[in-house]
Amino acid sequence: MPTLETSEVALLTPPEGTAENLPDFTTSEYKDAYSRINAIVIEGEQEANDNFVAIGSLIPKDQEELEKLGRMELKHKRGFLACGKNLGVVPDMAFAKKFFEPLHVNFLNAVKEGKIATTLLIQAILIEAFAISAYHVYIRVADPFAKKITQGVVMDEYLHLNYGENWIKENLASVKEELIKANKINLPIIRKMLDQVADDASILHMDKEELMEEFMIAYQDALTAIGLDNREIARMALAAVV
Ligand code: PL3
Ligand code: FE2
Ligand code: FE2
Repeated sequence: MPTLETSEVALLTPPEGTAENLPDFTTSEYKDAYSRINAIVIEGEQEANDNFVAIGSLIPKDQEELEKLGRMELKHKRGFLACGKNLGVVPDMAFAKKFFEPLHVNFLNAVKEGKIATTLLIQAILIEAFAISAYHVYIRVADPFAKKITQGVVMDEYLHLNYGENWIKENLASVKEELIKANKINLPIIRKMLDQVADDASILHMDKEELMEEFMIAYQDALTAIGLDNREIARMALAAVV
């Protein structure tokens, strides 16, 4: 058994952010997992653009701003395409389309019904918080090329989250009920998406607990910014544990 004096202890718990924590980016196992994770972020960024353009059609006064947010997503998409190419990975786009489908269907229905708060909850709060949390965790274990790209991307994602926070905050009294309903339906979907991505993520050395923790922080921060109190936030968050 290793004692505190032996070097094994140090080997078992390397300090964070050191080379020991980084996966081998060249193995077929890494590339296989990356082909799905990379596709998820490429598809996610493309759908984020489409979603912001759709939200812009519902909020004419902010249409230009929302289209600008959408263009940032297309830039993110190009960045992540380059990350896959850099590792010699072909993204599995069919997998990624299926991955987003349940959330995407709900988003499109909300657009059709003119439910602005629901569209913003799905895209600007849930998806952006998911992206922010995943990107933060990924940055710690990414290859140097992808790390640089992802650091640039994550800064933008906060602007997207902020847009949703501000609109909902300004309209909270009239949309609170809609928001709670939409959250009850869509937060469990995000939870399932996290479960689905966990095995591949762990091959990239991204820890599931850490992903969940980071998500809950971003999500709860957003609900606080919207103007909900602790009890309301706790109720909303509980929708994740059903
Ligand atoms: C909105 O701007 C983007 C939406 C993307 C959703 C991302 C989901 C993240 C899943 C886990 C990916 C880890 C990051 C890996 C990057 C190659
Ligand atoms: Fe993005
Ligand atoms: Fe975004």
